Amino acid sequence: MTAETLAHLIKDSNRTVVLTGAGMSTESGIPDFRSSTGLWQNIDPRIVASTESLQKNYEQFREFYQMRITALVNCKPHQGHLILADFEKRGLVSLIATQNVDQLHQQAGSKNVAELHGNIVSIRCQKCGKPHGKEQFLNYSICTYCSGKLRPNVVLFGETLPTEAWERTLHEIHEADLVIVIGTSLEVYPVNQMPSMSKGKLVYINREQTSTSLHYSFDLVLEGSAGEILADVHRELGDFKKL
Ligand code: BV8
Repeated sequence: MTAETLAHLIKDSNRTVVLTGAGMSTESGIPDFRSSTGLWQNIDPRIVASTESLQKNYEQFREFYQMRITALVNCKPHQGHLILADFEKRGLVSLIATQNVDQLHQQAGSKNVAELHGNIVSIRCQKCGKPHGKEQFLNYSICTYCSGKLRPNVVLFGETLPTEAWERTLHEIHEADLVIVIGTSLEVYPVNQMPSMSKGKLVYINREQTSTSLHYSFDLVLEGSAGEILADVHRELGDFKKL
């Protein structure tokens, strides 16, 4: 069961959805959350990435996101992101649904991307909702309209997911012949419920099997780095396209 098998599944599928997580971006220099080198090893997500932290620990909350926004500037999409964008152009992928907030899929050229956990590059006022610039958040500004707290448009723990992205992904997953899950521990609800909502074939590409991922009945598991495995699949597909 190799990249060749996945290439065959992609050729046989008329509608393929890709669901990605933080493991899709580690080869671009962005740490994930729960692996041995993940952010949550040293930082408690409840203190920096929850509605509670926004209300009660704003300074720590802001510092955490300023650090990630600043670090993102030097990160570029890797071959895996570029290959998924190429697959979309060739009609082999109909949607990329991502838990990532780094917009590297869009930077790589993917057009149909659902940001299930929002993004870190756009800012709004927590109180009045008015959009603000990234620089204003980095410069410790408050809302210019209501003096409210500024925050990135990420989905914090305790917040509901963006309806449009959620419903578009649900629809596509229901219609999919093939769902490829890449670089996620599947530990975060409600996105971790999505793979089992599909009637299609289910594939998992991840560096390791996690306690949660072992509960899924994947048709194919490819353990390894997303970029390298996608490069193997890309080679196996040659110039195959579905347009
Ligand atoms: C909600 C944005 C309801 C911010 C994020 C108790 C039990 C069960 C559930 C809960 C509970 N208590 C609370 C909940 C619900 C909670 C939840 O699921 N908590 C978990 C942690 C227990 N969920 C929520 O709060 C959600 N909202 O439920 O709302 C509601 C309903 C009505 C009214 C109000 C509310 C909101 C969840 C979204 C939170 N925001 N991110 C930010 O980024 O700062 S979640 C965060 O985790 C990231 O977005 C991330 O994407 C997501 C999942 O993590 P992964 O992407 O999977 O990353 P992880 O590190 O875990 O795994 C990476 C994997 O890749 C590893 O296995 C690694 O080995 C592998 N890997 C690494 N490198 C590579 C690789 N694989 C291949 N190649 C590589 N190169």
